[in-house]
Amino acid sequence: MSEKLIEVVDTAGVVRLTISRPKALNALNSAVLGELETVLTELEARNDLRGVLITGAGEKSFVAGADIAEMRDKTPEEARAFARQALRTIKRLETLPVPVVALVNGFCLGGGCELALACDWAVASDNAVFGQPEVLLGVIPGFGGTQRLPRRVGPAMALDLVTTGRKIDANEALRIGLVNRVMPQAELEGYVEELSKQLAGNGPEAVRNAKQAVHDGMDQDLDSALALETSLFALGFAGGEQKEGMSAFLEKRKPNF
Ligand code: CO8
Repeated sequence: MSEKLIEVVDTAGVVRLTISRPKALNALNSAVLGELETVLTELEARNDLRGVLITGAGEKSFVAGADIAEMRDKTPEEARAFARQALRTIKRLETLPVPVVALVNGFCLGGGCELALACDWAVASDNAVFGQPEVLLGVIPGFGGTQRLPRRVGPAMALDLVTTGRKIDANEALRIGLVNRVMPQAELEGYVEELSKQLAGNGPEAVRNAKQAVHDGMDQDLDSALALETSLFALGFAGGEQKEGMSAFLEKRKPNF
């Protein structure tokens, strides 16, 4: 049997996905994207899902980009099909109803940076390197980078990165808001444990509703978005989760969601 390109580890509903093509620094080819899409189809069907963490195999790279060897000889139509496959897959990751977190453990370039941008937030090891170096290869980002990067870090910084192709270190990524936290690589595992416990322990409906409020609200004007928040807030009082959470507080015990 061929080795898996996406390793899946499930801890109490928090699923860790590891992109595993270490010989090519986990570059995204159509086989990786296809396998990721299959895994996402399984995750989308799960009611017990609490969170998704995505990382790259090994200590050197998260994802070093789309696969350059696979792309080199593509026609424009083939390039369009490849970009569409990636955009579809990345969108499905982004729209999972639970928090999706990138654990950036090294090179995070091109399509890798675009994958991380589709996650709800990103955490980086201090050896991580970020960039959109596509112009050095004579192309532009094709997996969403020209759109999600300016939305994350603002258009001026996005244009700086996309038009120069310069690489930045983890601390600059932190400063511009590309990642939420930076830590030594050895501490990533501890963070994963702590985050997994938090995500597994919080009210699952509340977490899903919070994600929906932020994601859907970002595409709306403020008044519509606030009305959406009110609807989702009120919806939270319809199930047992809110009663359990508030009763547990008043009874000085831990909630059992
Ligand atoms: N694609 C394919 N193979 C790769 C990639 C990649 N993106 N990155 C690294 N590799 C391979 C190398 O070819 C090498 O293979 P081999 O051992 O067979 O020669 C192996 O991984 C190890 O890489 P290096 O020897 O280069 O390792 P270094 O430590 O010297 O350098 C770097 C690491 C700096 C990360 C370097 O590998 C590098 O610059 N990689 C390319 C980074 C890059 O340009 N990424 C952007 C790619 S384009 C993209 O993502 C845009 C998507 C738009 C798609 C549009 C739809 C068609």
